[in-house]
Amino acid sequence: MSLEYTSNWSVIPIQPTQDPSRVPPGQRVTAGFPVLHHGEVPYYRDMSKWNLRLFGLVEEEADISYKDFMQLPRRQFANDIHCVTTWSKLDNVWEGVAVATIMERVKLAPEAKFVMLHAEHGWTTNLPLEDFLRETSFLAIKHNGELLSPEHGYPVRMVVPHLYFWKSAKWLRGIEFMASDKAGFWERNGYHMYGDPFKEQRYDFD
Ligand SMILES: Nc1nc2c(c(=O)[nH]1)N[C@H]1C(S)=C(S)[C@@H](COP(=O)(O)O)O[C@H]1N2
Ligand SMILES: [Mo]
Repeated sequence: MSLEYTSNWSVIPIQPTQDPSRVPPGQRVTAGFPVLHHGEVPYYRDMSKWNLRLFGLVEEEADISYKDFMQLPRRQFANDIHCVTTWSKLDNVWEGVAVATIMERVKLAPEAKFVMLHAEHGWTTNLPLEDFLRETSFLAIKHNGELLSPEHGYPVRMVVPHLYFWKSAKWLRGIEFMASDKAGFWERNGYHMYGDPFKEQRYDFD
């Protein structure tokens, strides 16, 4: 399997960087918002079939409907995002639901230490529970004032800004709590299990 396809973001003007410490090594700042993913963009006709499932090491599974999700309290989040393909986008403003709000719906088993994010079409990505639970991680609905476009993850995407952007699952449909780490889609195909951009944890080939 080849590495992910990168759209031609290099034609987007590179912005001068105000604060170099915000840009991890090997990254360049872009003013655009490149679209990257594996597979097809899902288009939804009927949101009554959409749900977000919280499952795995929980006392009781939770199933949040679209209507229910859209009524959850939201907040603004501001952050920088860093894609493993070397673009960074600074000063994003998002609207979304805090992870703590979602976690009110389940009681975690004490063995839960890792999370698998499940997206539409079976795409997955893994991360440690404590990274998922960080106050800066959230479930996004809007980016820079606009509802997420289908390409960027409508209706709900995960955002975990302190890890490379591939951990930010678009078209999120499930959150699975696990006792041990398991590789998600790109992690099975050579990406790093953790993905800290400031440590350049990009690929993990043998
Ligand atoms: N469901 C899903 N989410 C995904 C991906 C994907 O292939 N499927 N790709 C990831 C990768 S590799 C990146 S860099 C970001 C890109 O998000 P963007 O298209 O909004 O820039 O989404 C991440 N989330
Ligand atoms: Mo990516």
